[in-house]
Amino acid sequence: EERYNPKSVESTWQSFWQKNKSFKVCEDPTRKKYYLLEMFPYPSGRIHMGHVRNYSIGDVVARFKRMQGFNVLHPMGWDAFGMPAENAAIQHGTHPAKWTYENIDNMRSQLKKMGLSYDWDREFATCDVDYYKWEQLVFLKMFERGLAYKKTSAVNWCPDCQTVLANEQVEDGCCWRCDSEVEAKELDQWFFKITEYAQELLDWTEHLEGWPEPVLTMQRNWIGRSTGCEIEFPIEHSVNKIRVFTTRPDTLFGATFMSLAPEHPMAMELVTEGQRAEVEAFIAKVRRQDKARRTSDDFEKEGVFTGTCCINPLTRQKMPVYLANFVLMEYGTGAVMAVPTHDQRDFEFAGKYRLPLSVVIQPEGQTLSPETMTEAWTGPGRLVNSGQFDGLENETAKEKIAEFLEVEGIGRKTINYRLRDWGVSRQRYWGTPIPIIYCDVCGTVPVPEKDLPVVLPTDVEFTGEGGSPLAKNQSFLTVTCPQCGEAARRETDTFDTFVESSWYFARYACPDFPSGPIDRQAVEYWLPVDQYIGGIEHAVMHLLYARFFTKVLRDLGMMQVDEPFTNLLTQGMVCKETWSCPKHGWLFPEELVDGRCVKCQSEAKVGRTEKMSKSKKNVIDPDGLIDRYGADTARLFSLFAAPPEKDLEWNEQGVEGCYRFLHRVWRAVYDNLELMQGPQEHPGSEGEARTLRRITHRTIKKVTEDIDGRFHFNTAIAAVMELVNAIYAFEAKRENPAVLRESLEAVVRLLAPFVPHIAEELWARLGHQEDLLLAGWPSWDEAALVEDEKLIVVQVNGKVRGKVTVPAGADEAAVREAALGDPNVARFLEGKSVRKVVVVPGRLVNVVAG
Ligand code: ANZ
Ligand code: ZN
Repeated sequence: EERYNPKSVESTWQSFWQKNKSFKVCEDPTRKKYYLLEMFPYPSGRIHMGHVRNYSIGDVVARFKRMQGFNVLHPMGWDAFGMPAENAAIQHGTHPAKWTYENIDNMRSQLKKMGLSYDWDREFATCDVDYYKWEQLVFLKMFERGLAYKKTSAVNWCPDCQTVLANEQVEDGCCWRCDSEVEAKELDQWFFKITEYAQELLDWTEHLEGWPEPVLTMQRNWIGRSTGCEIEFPIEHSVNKIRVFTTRPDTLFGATFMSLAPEHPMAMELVTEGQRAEVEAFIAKVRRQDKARRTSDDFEKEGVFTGTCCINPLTRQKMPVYLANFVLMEYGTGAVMAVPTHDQRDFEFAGKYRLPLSVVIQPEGQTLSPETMTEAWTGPGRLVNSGQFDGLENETAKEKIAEFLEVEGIGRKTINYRLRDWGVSRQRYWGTPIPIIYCDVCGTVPVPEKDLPVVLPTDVEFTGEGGSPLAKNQSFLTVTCPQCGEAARRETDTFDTFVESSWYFARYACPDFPSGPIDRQAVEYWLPVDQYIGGIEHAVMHLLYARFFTKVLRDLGMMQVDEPFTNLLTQGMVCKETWSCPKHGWLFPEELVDGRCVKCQSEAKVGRTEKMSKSKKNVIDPDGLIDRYGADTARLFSLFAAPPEKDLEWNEQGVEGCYRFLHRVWRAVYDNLELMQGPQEHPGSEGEARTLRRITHRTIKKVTEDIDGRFHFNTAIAAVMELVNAIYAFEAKRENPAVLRESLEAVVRLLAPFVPHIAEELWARLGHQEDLLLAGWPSWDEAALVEDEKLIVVQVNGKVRGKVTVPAGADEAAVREAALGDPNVARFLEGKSVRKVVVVPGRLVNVVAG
């Protein structure tokens, strides 16, 4: 065929790859491996432009590395458990399994139409029993080691989704999915002891050089290590003490009252009869407030006096004990020694309840006093009103007071982490059942390994009334106790779906391994993932959980690596402008014709450019795009329009431009096929031929370096476009068919990772028997890169007046002579005397004359 027809080219090569299993890999110790992974998708039904972009980026690297000779593992699968499937069941009566697997079939064929180089033999969905049974096994091992445990705790409860949310799933006090206000609720929950790994997770952030710094910073902040002291405060008329955690022992002499979390276990025993009613009302009120909101800076600080005082161990002054909404039980000890002069929250609280202030840190050049302060002083200074510590710099005083407290037995240095244990229980059906049995006699009994898997039953009812359908399924629920044989019942909670995505990358190394979650040998060969690619929205949760699981699996003796992902690329979003009609609201691109709403003909208004989303209707369907232009154009556009880590703005002209470019490449090969059939002589080394060779090899070098570890795909593609221009401009092609061929073959090979179908097709048309993947990546010839001439710009008094070419190695005197000798320059110098000549080697000559 003479004309570029993406449809036929793409289907030809897609079936070729499928038939030949071109991307199937196995462990081969003689070859260097490269593991490339994109975050696997949730099977929502259809792929969107974000997927197209994510997987196009990954495919460039996978194909590039393969062409370079690496043994490349590039798998794909499905993060298939989760609430949307269940919601679909409630709304449309479709079983979650049916809904999920149908969506997977759909999306798989969509992905196949993109020509991605996956080893499809490794595909799995996390809702496959063969996957989650191994997750249940890992859980049992964790349970054995105390890394999985159960405790009652106040959880974030979304009244609409009827489920518990992880802290990370609460955004500004609202559910991340449905935006309803989150409530606190006490429930028995399963937890993973991620806190046991807090320090290791933190330490390793120093070694993840291939990760973007902002992601590492977010992880460090999430782990939130603080060094400080625990200090004990005696309670008046009691033998008990209140323990606080503080990062500021230097302010201890200024602690004038005490704030406890309303949930603090000592709260009720401190309350005096007279205060009881008020305190109970307060606790009930705070219980309804969401935690994230309670502690945010702009939330009103409120509290209540318990009626009891404790004693400041250094000043011996009485400190009234309050309950305060901004103190959380989950952090430190749930009690705060309040220093209103040096902590803003305490300052506001003290102002509201008229509590005493005592300045203990004086900043240099100022004299603070309680009467005139308008806000807390949180900066550095020297200690005052602090007994034997007066006069010390406060940083020194932190150390000295901490030592003193240790000697006196009142306190000790400690480290605190903001990181909490990971609550993994979900009261949901569509998830991995937690393999636990409750027996009235034996208590909490793990399901014996030999009884795994605990299969998720399919005969359940979806009422939408809340609560898990599993809890109403008698045949699932009733079981005999594996220890005593009496009637017992199963755990009905399922895992947070982040559990599945915490180890899938390891299972891809051994997807069919029948005797355990992990085939050590395979995993040792493939892991760690060399390059991981995904959205920045996973900077904390998913990436931290995956790191945690890696360390757990290592400590369970299942694998060896410390960290799962050597390099991480976080790609930007795909954005598009929004359009709206004054009557009909947001408009889909199809509902907009010539700037008017198709329903009512009103003039539509263009709105902000935002992340593509169904709610704003600013979405482009990848299927339509591929139908019209082909997958290669869709890929090229998403790679060319912006660097991967930046947001990409949709633009139709950009797509058209990519399409035209591919036509141009096609024609460049086609129009010259006959010419290149002749005898292939030695590459030209003179004149135009030499220049084209230089551009060709320069382009090979640039594209190689731009792709490798730098992901500068857009500039790499731009360089190939320039090379194509140079080929079109090459007039001496009849005399140099071998040079022409060399350049065209370079174009085809360099484009292969970006637009693999057209590249394979042209490669074949160029007469090659073996496919392009095996042909390998081109290398550049250093000798061809050498420039023999340079173009020098000549300025007279700062204005460009001429251009001269000089031999590449010319010395300053020769360059100067050539510049002054240029006829145009000479004309501008006429009648003037040359005062100074500045030569910038290889680039520019500036003549100062007057
Ligand atoms: C006295 C003090 C004086 C404090 C001062 C600060 C400034 P980071 O750095 O985040 O670890 N705190 C301790 N436990 C708390 C809880 N459960 N809820 C709310 N606040 C709590 O913060 C540590 C500081 O946060 C601690 O140091 C404590 O207040 C407060 F001029 O103690 B500080
Ligand atoms: Zn029992």
